[in-house]
Amino acid sequence: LHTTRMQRTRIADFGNMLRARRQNTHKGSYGNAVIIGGAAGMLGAAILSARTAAKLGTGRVFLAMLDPHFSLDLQQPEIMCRAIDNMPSDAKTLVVGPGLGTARAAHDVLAKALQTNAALVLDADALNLLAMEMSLQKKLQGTRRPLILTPHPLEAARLLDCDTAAVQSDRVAAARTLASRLHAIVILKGAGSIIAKPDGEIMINPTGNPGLATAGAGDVLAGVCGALLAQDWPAWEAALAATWMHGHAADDLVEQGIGPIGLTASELIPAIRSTLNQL
Ligand code: NPW
Ligand code: AMP
Ligand code: MG
Repeated sequence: LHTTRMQRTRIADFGNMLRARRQNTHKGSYGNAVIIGGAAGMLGAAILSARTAAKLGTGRVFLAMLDPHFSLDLQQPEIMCRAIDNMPSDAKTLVVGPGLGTARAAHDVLAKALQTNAALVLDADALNLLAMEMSLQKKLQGTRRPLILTPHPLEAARLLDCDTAAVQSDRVAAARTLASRLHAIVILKGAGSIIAKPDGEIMINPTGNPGLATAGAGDVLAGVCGALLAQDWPAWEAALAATWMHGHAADDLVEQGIGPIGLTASELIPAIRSTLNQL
């Protein structure tokens, strides 16, 4: 087993994973991503993920809110907002969980997502639902697909049936256990995010700062992961690059005096886009 700290990676290190944009290209070349979340009172989480996916180069972004009263993101009208049962059936990448809640309807929509062959990012309440119901975990274990889980320490604790202190006391073990149990790439978030593979390999992300301790920062990370998967990045590379760019963007913003205090998740999104375009 390797225990590696990601080097203070030069920006160029991820550059060779990018697909160069050919001159004769179109939006179909950059995949589609469907963001599923947004129960009443938490619509912002799903909007942040969808805006991030749009600004990180995804060809088409769809947004399915559990709250039926939501119809359009006026600030980002390129996002296609659809009812959950009117999503493209051939979507290659799903991001499930930001603001999803854990009501019956949320459970059903997650169960449906697990039945597809799509690449998956599971965050927030999708993880909480998995922790609450073993049959959902079994469904997940029964499929092979690009799969990234993005728990913060409490979400990881719920999945491991322990408390946050236990997760934090051995973050590497917690991330490895989840990755091998759920056959997933796991990003255990928090200062020094751990990215773990099912075979035990881990990386510790060196970027990021306490400015990220703000509502919605994790929803943005889920959107970055979804964008990279939609653009055919392998799950491990997508998870590493997403975590690194997310933290790097926050570091840039702090250098500009935008944070750490008062940095908002919305401000992170264009900063991550700049990071990606510099690669
Ligand atoms: P404590 O307080 O230390 O015991 P929850 P949530 C812990 C949506 N959102 N290190 C910490 O526990 C999400 O997408 C909607 C250590 C903290 O209090 C979800 O769907 C927003 N501990 C839903 O809300 C913006 C850490 O976890 C607790 C930690 C609930 O998600 C906000 C919080 O976990 C939000 O994204 C760390 N690094 N990080 C919107 N604008 O619509 C977290 N903890 O109770 O699962 O709540 O993460 O807010
Ligand atoms: P969430 O709790 O789901 O909103 O996710 C918070 C995001 O911000 C994750 O990507 C964390 O790794 C990141 N984050 C939160 N606090 C810190 C910190 N003190 N240092 C670095 N990253 C952080
Ligand atoms: Mg979160």
